[in-house]
Amino acid sequence: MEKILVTGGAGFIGSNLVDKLVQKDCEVYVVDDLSMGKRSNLPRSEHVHFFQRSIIDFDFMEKLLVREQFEYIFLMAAVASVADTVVHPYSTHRVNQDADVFLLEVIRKNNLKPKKVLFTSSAAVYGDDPQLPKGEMSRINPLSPYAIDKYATERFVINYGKLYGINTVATRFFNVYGPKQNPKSPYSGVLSIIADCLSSGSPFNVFGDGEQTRDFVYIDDVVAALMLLIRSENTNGYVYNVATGISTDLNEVISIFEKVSEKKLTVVHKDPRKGDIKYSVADVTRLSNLGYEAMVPITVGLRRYWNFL
Ligand code: UD2
Repeated sequence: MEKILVTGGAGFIGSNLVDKLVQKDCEVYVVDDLSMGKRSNLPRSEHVHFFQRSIIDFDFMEKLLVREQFEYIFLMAAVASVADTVVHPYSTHRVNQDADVFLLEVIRKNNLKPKKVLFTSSAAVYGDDPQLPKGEMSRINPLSPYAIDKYATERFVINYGKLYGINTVATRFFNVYGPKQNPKSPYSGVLSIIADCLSSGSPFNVFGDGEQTRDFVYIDDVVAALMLLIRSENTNGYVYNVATGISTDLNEVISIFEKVSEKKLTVVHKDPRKGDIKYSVADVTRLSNLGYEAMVPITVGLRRYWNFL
């Protein structure tokens, strides 16, 4: 049985990955402080070992890594709210960067030999550069502490790999949606907020004209991409966009969601959100070259998501 560490494994993306790993008969260790994740997101299984700890608990993390000698490590724990990182740039930096660099140090110093270390970064690293689609070689312009930490940590992960012979890879997620996404903050993914408003009948605020576009990728496609990236030898030292390559605007998404749910959303128009990016879509050629294809179009993904709820 392969032994796998998932930091942030009780969160939205992490816990969906844990589900898949358990299905694949892996022994999964989850470290999550439950600041955003939930214990109930995790499958009940004797193959899931849960530790309610922060990744900045350095002493704990070092002992865990040395003791367990993981074959695969997914670094997914982070303060995912851009707004929080603007309000608390230093304390979030400790989580979003220091803790991961420390883990790389633990691996290096103890000469650990994981088969792969995967770090999850974000499309936020591209910032507001208007050039589209965003390819991995597009201009980087991290604007928030969140994006700065994501970009810098990517570089640490990739270059630790090159300097010290550790197999590493990083992903840049675009707009991931699906079951277990927590809708409770205004900075949650927009689709989870819309789903919540549709269920409760509360009004939904559209920031701006609703013509902003995003590359929405369903969680199952994201998990499939993660599985492919850790299994593949030639991904070492590279960063991959994880997205569909298709852009959809917010108005269109609302109309699809209304059809799927057979409910009418009460829409209230507000001023555009400060710092928002108007258009976003990924170039997914690099991932496609590994044989990847996003399988879930937005119409299908929204239906699955709604059925789950
Ligand atoms: C995503 C990430 C963010 C950061 C950013 C980098 C999520 C949840 N957020 O932000 O962490 O990486 O990309 O570019 O993945 N909107 C509304 N009403 C609402 C909520 C949102 O109109 O109640 C709009 C929002 O103004 C934006 C669009 O919907 O234009 C998408 O918002 P989002 O927060 O889901 O995602 P995004 O791409 O802005």
